[in-house]
Amino acid sequence: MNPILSASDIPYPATLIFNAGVAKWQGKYVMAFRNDYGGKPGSSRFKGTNIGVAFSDDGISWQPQSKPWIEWTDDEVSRAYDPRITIIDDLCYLSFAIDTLHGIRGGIAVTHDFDKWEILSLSAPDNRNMVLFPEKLHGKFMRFERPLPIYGRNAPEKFDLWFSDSPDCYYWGNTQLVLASEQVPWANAKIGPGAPPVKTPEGWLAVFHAVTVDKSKKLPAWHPDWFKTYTVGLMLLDLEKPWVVKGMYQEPLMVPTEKYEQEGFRGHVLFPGGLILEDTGEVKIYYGAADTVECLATAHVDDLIALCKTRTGCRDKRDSIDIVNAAVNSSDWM
Ligand code: BMA
Repeated sequence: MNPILSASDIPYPATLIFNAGVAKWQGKYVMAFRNDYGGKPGSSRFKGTNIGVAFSDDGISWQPQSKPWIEWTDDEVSRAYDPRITIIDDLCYLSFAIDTLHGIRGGIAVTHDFDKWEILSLSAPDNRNMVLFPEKLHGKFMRFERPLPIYGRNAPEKFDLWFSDSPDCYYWGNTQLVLASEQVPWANAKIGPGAPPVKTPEGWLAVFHAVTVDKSKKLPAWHPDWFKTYTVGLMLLDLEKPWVVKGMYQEPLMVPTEKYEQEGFRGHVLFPGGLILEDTGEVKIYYGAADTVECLATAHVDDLIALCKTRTGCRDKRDSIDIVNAAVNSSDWM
């Protein structure tokens, strides 16, 4: 089955098709994907990046539109990329990153037709991996975000996963640390939000990416010196306080094992951007593989929730598990 979308499926210039957002909308599945184009396979230079759209009846076979949707370049912005899609009250929201002359910004936009789009907010730099929750809580939009604090964390890439909320999608506040990178036992560098989380009776089920750097092991890539492995982590968040982690699977849920995950522009990279809970209990996990193709994995929601109940080895943000547990009921678990 995998990859489910790659450059050869696209009817316009495309080299790398990856890091897509996926949602169910108006009886179909819709995907917004990143396309780095204008480079030959094997080269590490590209002419540009755009965001394309594809539709599907089953979430597996995809029909891309005849031309790309968004390509943002101007005096300030060099590209928009890594889109996620969230449906809230039947409206389609797109979150994305932009590279600008003055840093990386996270954006949120709304669209009615995957043609016109209206930008609602752009963060201050450096921030990216904005991901909207599919519901409001007490009238407020909720999002994950991932600032990039180079100076403040005293390390090159110790970036963490944050939450904030907003009454209108323009003004964001109530900023809370959700998961610190040092809480992820198998990773030694940055983490970041993956897909819009799905609601279950036990909590918000969410995937995230987690990075391990091993400078002694060069990984396959189209450019020299690639040492980072991106794996997929899994956690469950409190329904009323979605910045509180109730449980986290202590091992990576997904690691790069297949050829299309280990080899490409940047090998050993899994980057989840779409999570869909079907009525059958099946969860579809969409992820970019090796920064080159888009793939799909599936699991049962009950199994994923059970994995999050693993208690052993969990580290608190401040090295004491009691602090986080104090924020949730004693019947909850971390
Ligand atoms: C991140 C982003 C993603 C990319 C990943 C792995 O920092 O740039 O778009 O998939 O690196 O290269």
